[in-house]
Amino acid sequence: MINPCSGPLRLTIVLGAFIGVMVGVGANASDAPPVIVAVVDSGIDYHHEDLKAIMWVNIAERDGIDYVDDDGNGCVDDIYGCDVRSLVRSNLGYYPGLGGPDYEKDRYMRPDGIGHGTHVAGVIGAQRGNGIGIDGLADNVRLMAVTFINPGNSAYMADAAVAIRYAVDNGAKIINCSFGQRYVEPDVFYQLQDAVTYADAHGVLIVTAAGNFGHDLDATDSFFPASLQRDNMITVAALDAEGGLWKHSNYGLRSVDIAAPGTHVNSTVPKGDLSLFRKLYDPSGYMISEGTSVATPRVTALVANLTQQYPNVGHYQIRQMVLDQAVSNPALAGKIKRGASIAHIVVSGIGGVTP
Ligand SMILES: [Ca+2]
Ligand SMILES: [Ca+2]
Repeated sequence: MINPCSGPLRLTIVLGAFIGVMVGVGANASDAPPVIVAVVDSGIDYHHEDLKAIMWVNIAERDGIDYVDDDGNGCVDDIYGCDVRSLVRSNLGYYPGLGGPDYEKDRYMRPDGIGHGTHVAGVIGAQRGNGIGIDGLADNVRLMAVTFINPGNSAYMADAAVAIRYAVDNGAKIINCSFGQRYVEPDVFYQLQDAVTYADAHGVLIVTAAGNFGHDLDATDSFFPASLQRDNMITVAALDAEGGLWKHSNYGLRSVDIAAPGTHVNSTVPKGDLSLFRKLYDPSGYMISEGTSVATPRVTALVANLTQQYPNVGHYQIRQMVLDQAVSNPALAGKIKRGASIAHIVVSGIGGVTP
């Protein structure tokens, strides 16, 4: 999560939680094409054993020419997604793509510099039934990585707006935003809002984290993009292991739509050194974390499964179907809309199996 300061913004990682409860909607993949889900975050480790098969692949770039924007979408060599960080762009002179030579040859440009996006990605869609690692919650998705968070946990929220537009332009139907910032400059506010409106106009739902400060977003604080509260957004709080509101989760009767499990969530991370400060890396390639960042992709997965199952239903109706699946939870009364959570919704499948 991004916290308040201007310029490059310090992030606070917000991961977490385990499984067993909310699961897929049982679309069973069938012959329907996969739903493209964008993870706007710190990147995705597209080499990961449990993710590589479900990465979105831009064929024109995979089969194209290095350092050429083969499909003319504004990002060079974006095989698995794009890195829209403005600082990177200014150094290279173009937006580099994940999977392209910049990422394959430059050891400083890791597919995911902090592991946060990779963890989020695994919760949504880690390859199911392959006998390794974990099973993601979504049945049939392709994950698009859109990077805007720096390896040092800082980010520009204006880049998040660019990231959302890239995701929409390249076919994502759902965008996971497990990040936020408590204050944004007016110009950045409008850039973000315009990007969310752009997504809305293209029938794209955005699932956002409520944040991890334990604050009431109605009364004392804002958290963007969640606080934009648009019709194509779903804002997610985190539940603890007992089904109550996780102690650090933000909430808000008007601001927060739904809650999902957010503690002891096992998911994918880049294989790396445990000693790396504040990085979600682990030699095993898996790690348990907590927070609204991991509650959010659970809801994203549910949106993906419903989108798969009802391909001709509009995004507002899909959103309503998600909210209607929430069950009344007395522990959340007065805290989030309708006091409901999806903690106990199980339709089919199992998510987040420990490796
Ligand atoms: Ca391109
Ligand atoms: Ca290319």
